[in-house]
Amino acid sequence: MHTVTFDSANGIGRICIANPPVNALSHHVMHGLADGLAQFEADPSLHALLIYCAGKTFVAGADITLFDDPAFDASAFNATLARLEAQPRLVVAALHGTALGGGLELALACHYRVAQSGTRVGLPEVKLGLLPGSLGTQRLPRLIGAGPALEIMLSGKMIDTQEALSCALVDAIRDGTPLDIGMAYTSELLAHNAPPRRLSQVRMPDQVHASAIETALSQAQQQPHYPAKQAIVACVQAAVSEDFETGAAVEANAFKTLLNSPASRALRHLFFAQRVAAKLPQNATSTSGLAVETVGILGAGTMGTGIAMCFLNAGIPTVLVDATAEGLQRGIGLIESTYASNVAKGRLSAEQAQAILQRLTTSLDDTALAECDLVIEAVFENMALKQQVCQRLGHICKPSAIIASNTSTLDVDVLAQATGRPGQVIGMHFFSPAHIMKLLEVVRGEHTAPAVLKTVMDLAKKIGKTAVVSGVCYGFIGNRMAEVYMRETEFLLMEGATPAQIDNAVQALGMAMGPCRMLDMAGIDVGAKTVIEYGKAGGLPPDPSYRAVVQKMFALGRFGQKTGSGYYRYDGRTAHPDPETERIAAEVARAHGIAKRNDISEQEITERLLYPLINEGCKILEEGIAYRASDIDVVWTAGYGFPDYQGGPMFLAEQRGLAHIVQQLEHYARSRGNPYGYWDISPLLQRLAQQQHSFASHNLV
Ligand code: 3H9
Repeated sequence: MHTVTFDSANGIGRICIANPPVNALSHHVMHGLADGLAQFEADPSLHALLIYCAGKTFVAGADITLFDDPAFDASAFNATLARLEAQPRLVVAALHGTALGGGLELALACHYRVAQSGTRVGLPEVKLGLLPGSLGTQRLPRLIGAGPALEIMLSGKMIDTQEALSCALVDAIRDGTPLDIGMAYTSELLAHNAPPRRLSQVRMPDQVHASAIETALSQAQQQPHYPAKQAIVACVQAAVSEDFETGAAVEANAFKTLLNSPASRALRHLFFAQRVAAKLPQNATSTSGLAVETVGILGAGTMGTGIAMCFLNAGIPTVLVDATAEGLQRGIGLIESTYASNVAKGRLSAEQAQAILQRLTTSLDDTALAECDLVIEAVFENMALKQQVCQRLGHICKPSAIIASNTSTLDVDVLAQATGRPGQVIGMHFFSPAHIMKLLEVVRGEHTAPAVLKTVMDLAKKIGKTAVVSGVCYGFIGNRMAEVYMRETEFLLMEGATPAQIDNAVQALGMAMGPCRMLDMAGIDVGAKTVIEYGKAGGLPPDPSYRAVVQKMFALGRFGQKTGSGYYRYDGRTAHPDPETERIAAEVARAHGIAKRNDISEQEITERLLYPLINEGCKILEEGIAYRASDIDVVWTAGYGFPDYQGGPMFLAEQRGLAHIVQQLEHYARSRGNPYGYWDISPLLQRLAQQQHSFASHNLV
């Protein structure tokens, strides 16, 4: 089948693009468009040209995979757009689904745009570290003004048809198939002798836009890690102050530079990583999954209520159960106050909030969960308690129900056995606050049925989560890797680095928050109890200095922000360095014979925190816990504040070179000593480094 076809009817030439799944601009599509246009040009009997798409959407942008080719060049496509716009006969685009990036730029080169109701449009290139490279930076400001155009391009957000109509980005909204609405609208335009409109010929009064550009520039300058933002502003500046050709040249140069920038490579990697993470092994994809119409949550604490809101927001009736009236009331209060605050902030109307709350049922009686299709236990993180709860759920839930545990560390296989129906059990590790954080680790147990895995992954997409599958191990993907990160943080503290020195080093790399600030915020008590529990379960290394600082802080009642002191001293939420922390760390170090050093560099801090974490990621890969290295990148960027413009820890490792990571791990093994195997290098990492292979060569699915 041809990806682009040309035909005509009623005096109107028609180019149809059919390149599933999203009609991306591949080489075939771009050439096909040029060919279709040539056929139109060759037939003087036609009065107008209509461009529309088959399938679920208009063109959703350039085919992003093309950008990996260093020889990629948009100029031929841009010349096609110029030819389209220059036609003396009318050119109309009929939009449906999403018209994004190069797709919207194609539509902007047409003289008129009609959209099916429900269409969304946008220029999301900035999310890929790019700018609109097919004259979007030049045509959009000429159509809707510099301020609104900057907002669309700098946010990358999609706008709906009503908004697009009100700013004249589309000319009409109609119901019907893209072909039908396109033909009807083109016929109307012809009947009214509507003239061709060419955005490239619109002149922009410079001064009207000056303040919008100035504001956008100062905001973009505050985000130097996203160079596309400043480049977009520069292009819009050219659009308002230069002629179209000069602006086009500014855009073309900037696009080329950004295409090869590290930030764009990282963001493009994550675009595909997030989509690939949803791909399951054949035995799961071949099943049809189960219907989930009602969800039950057991435990109305912070996690349970956050999880309940995820489902309520997605329109799924939810039953919330707690063992005590006090706990349940507190949970209901949390949910109500969250929606009330969303209404107060204008994010929801009062009617919408009420409709959401009507989907919530609460009960003190756990048999209220009996008919739910999925029940998630979100009780306190304690093995004995969770086992007891799982056993009870195995008795009361209907036989087809999926039983999920929201554990963050515990063995899902043990919990699965407790239910008496391990095939129906899965882990769903939400991150706090659960209704806000995007990441969901879906933990497949040894016996989890493929249909259960598929159902939960599909549901994750429905509730807007970025889901990653993990096998069973302590802490799954994210927390297991975070453990080695915290281990080295504590050793550095004992060796004399200050919390601020450590936090600043990793924040300079782009981490949203350093480990000491993070633990102060999450609660040192929570962190210490996890270490202590893990010790009781026999999981800790036989090293008495292992995470000794956090345990000491816990013993001293320094729980972090909530008690006013932890690694830092707090004034409300403002952290101040606290000499007492250095004294405590020095005392713990002395007790364990760890010598103070004065030569800890920023490079050592970042390498000692990140390289063991990468090494642990490799162990997770070789054990088959994660399906692929890119899944690990998704976990860290979506759930742990790892900067997206670095692409995730595994992507960063490849950028720095796997051989370099191995060499530095060996260096620290020598300089720090390795009695407990902390610096043992993953055989997979060793092998890939030696063979100069990428992590992708080890994808399991
Ligand atoms: C651009 O246009 C530059 C121009 O200015 C200059 C040009 C010269 N390319 O997300 P989904 C795949 S930059 C290649 O799961 P949804 C995706 O990987 C581009 N592939 O579906 C997946 O593949 P698979 C600007 C793409 O319904 C499948 O399609 N445009 C592209 O949840 C389904 O995707 C964008 O940034 C692509 N452009 O969401 C838009 N897009 O089935 C990017 C998708 O193998 N795309 N795929 O896993 C999106 O935002 C969403 O995909 C969309 C659909 C909203 C369209």
